[in-house]
Amino acid sequence: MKALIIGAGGFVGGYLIRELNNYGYEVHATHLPSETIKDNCCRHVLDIMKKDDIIKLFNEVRPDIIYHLAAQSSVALSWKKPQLTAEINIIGSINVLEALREAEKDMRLILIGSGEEYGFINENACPIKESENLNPSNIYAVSKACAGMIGKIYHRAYNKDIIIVRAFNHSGAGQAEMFVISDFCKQIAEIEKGLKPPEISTGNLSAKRDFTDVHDIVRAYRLLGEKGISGKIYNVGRGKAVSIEYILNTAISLSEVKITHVTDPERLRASDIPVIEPDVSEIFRDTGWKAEISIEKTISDTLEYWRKK
Ligand code: A2R
Repeated sequence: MKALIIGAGGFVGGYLIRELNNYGYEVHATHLPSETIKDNCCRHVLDIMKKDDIIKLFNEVRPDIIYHLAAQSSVALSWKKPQLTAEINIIGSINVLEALREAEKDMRLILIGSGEEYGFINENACPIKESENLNPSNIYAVSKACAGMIGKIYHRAYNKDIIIVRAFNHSGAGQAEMFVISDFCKQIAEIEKGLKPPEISTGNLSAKRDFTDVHDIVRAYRLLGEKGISGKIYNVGRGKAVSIEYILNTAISLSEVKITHVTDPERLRASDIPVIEPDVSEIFRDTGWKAEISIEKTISDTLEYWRKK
């Protein structure tokens, strides 16, 4: 099986390359000129804002499966750069879909969206099913919802083999510090090295989110590529939300240093949703996947990463 990963220079890309390599795939992966990919694969430079380059690459590589990971992936940054977020996540995704339509070969596309797309839901709507109405509450979420809806249209109107993923929070070693587990672990590593006072800056601690280890996430992506049903939307997550406070306390408990925390208004989101927790029975039914790695292990791996860095 031949796979092409678009946007593999980011956090998830390396893990997905390794997962697919482990299962005998021929792996091709794209990155921006400013990035490098260290893992074993055939590397290509690609900017998804250039549609003709995508078509050329699809016709050259002729993969069986395409994973579209390229994105402006930060909710926080989407408040600051709404145009950029819409351009990359919506127009960029349309470019990928158009390229899929125009390419010589029929290929399966896995479009990576987000659990953020559900947005303001009633607490009693949890666990959230894929059929739940989308009510996105930030620019990133809107951009991902829009890309997913357009993907669905390409499946229906052009009969393209497309699977739409709504991935909930994921974490692990190597994730950028703007994501909460990485943020706390980096701060703890800095405190341990004496680079900062023993006080972690936090945002809203009562919000509950569903965290999955990145190794489990890429296993889900591989299985969806192999067994997912074309045109379907799949939630990918643990199915058990925990509070950010739990994440903070777990991370602090892994340190020998006595650490306190303080709320930083800069870290509070312009609008935050109390609980986001998915129903993950669809992916389990069709692929047998469920999250296996504990959240404590993910936090411990991430802390070790920052300690070494
Ligand atoms: O923004 P950068 O310089 O970190 O580059 C990101 C890259 N990217 C692009 N690739 C091709 N053409 C573009 N115009 C373009 N703009 C940005 O996509 C980055 O290397 C990659 C996405 O990786 P991360 O931001 O690290 O996201 P992660 O955590 O790997 O998540 C993968 C997917 C994304 O669609 C997320 O929105 C979703 O899973 O949760």
